[in-house]
Amino acid sequence: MTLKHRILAEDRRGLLKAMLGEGRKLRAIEAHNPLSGLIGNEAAIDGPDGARKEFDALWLSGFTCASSRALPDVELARQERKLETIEEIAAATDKPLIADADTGGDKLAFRYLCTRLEALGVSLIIVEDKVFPKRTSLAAGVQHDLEDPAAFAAKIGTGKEAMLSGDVLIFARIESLIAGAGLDDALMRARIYLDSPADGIVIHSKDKTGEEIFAFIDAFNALRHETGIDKPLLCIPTAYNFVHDTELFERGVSVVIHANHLLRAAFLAMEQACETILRADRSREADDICVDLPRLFDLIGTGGK
Ligand code: SPV
Ligand code: MG
Repeated sequence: MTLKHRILAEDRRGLLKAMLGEGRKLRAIEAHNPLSGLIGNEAAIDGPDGARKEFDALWLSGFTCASSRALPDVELARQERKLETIEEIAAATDKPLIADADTGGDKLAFRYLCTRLEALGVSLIIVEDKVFPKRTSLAAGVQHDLEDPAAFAAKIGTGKEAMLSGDVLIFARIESLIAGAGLDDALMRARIYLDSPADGIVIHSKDKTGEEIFAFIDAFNALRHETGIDKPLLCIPTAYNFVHDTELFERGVSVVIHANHLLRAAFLAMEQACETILRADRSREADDICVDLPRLFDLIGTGGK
């Protein structure tokens, strides 16, 4: 384990709440194991204005954690196993963590999950309003069953009550657009979740034109105005990825999650390395597409001293 990024759970948990409290707009990148977490944690560029640009948080994706085990994203991995992965990622990184709770199971299971995530230093838990065991959101031709919104809001309340620190946020993820239930259903749920213990709202859409998400964001902004309740909105623009994060921020989104890109990038790179070695009948030609060992040692630490 690298000792580069050490942070106590109690110092980490409240980071995201504080950032959102300052009105910051946040970008998160997916992690599915400690190495991907470390790469996302370290990634930085010089932005156009000369300022350093990096991700603000890590998304502990259910989909990529399942995919990295060659499992479908249908809540198959045992909760304890998922927690082990999160614990390992937490130990290798120091950015705020956003945990994908999937449906969270029933009230009791969700309560336990929240307390365990809190102990690991997670800042934000996202739970989706589908019936356990959920089906992955972006696959074509999948049937999604939505949870009763009042029962779902109550489940979030029990999660909030079970945690001790007051630092951890829970966002309610609306899956109406994914399930084909339409904008009205999504807004009906948004109204209920705004007036619930949820700290924020997540809206997911697989419409590649972006029209569906823009319609929701506009209507959500109107709902914020009408109710006087302003909770942060988070979105996951995998399908409508032609839209820049900055545009989403300007439209009223507070957090953008790039949900699966490190796993998908690794997939293609690994495939390319395999094919290159087979073609060349040796590995030298693959050097150009492989990180060199000193850099890897440097990132992780060699454990030599
Ligand atoms: C995940 O990354 O696990 C998500 C986002 O929940 S999605 O796969 O698009 O549903
Ligand atoms: Mg997920």
